[in-house]
Amino acid sequence: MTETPLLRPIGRRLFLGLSALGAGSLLFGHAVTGGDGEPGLLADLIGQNGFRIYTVAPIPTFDPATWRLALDGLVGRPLSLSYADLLAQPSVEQRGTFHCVTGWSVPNLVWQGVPLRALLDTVSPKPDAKAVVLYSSDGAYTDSLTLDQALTPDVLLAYNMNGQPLPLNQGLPVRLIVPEMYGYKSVKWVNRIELAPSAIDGYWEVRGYDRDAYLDKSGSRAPA
Ligand SMILES: Nc1nc2c(c(=O)[nH]1)N[C@H]1C(S)=C(S)[C@@H](COP(=O)(O)O)O[C@H]1N2
Ligand SMILES: [Mo]
Repeated sequence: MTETPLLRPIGRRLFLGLSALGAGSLLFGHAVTGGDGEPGLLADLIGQNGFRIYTVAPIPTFDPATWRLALDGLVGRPLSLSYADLLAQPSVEQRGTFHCVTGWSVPNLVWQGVPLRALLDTVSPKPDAKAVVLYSSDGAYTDSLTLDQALTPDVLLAYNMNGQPLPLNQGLPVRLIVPEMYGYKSVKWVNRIELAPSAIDGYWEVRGYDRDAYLDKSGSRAPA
C-alpha cells in the first residue's frame, strides 16, 4: 500500500502558507517542518492527542452570529441552520478512533453531534438524490458520500470532541465524522451539504485517493 504523500513534511510552502493561517492555528500546534511536502496541502501541524492538523487553505474564521449550515440541492425542503439551531438538534455521543490514511490514528475520542441521517430526513431528499456533497467554509475542501453511505446511522456532524467545542483548526463549528472511513472523508468547517444525483471526487480523490475510503480496504489509494 502506498501512503506516503501526506506523510512528507511540509517545507517552504508551509512557511509561505502560515502567514495566511492566522494566529488561531498556531495556538493549537507547532508546524511540522522540513522536506518538500504534498502538493495540495497548505499546512501540517501537531495537534492535541496525537492529531496532525491538516489544511489545504487558510483556516476560516467562525462567527456564531452569522454562520449558517445549508442543506440544499435535490431536496423537497432546503434548510439553513444557525449555530444555535445546530446545537438545539437532538444529539448523540459516540466513541471512536480517528484514522488518517497516511498511518496515524487517535484512539478513544468522544464525538458529540447530530447524525447526518436526521438532517437528511428533515430536508426530504428527492428520488433522484443519490449522493451528498460536503463543502467547507475554507472554500477549497470538498468530499462526497453516496446517499446510502450518508444514511449510515453513525455518520455524524460533530461539534464537540471530548466534551469541548472543536478547536478552530479541527473544524469549528462542525465537522463530519465517518467512523468506518479514513479521515479525509471527515470534512472540517462544513458549511454546505448538497444533495446531488451522484457522488463527486473530493479534494484528495481528485489527487488519487478512492471515494470509498473504508478502513478495511487494503489501501484506499487508487492505482497510479
Ligand atoms: N476542510 C478540510 N477538511 C479536512 C482536511 C483538510 O485539509 N481541510 N483534511 C482531511 C484529512 S486528510 C484528515 S486525516 C483529517 C484531519 O483532521 P485533523 O486536522 O482534525 O487532524 O481532516 C480531513 N478533513
Ligand atoms: Mo488524512
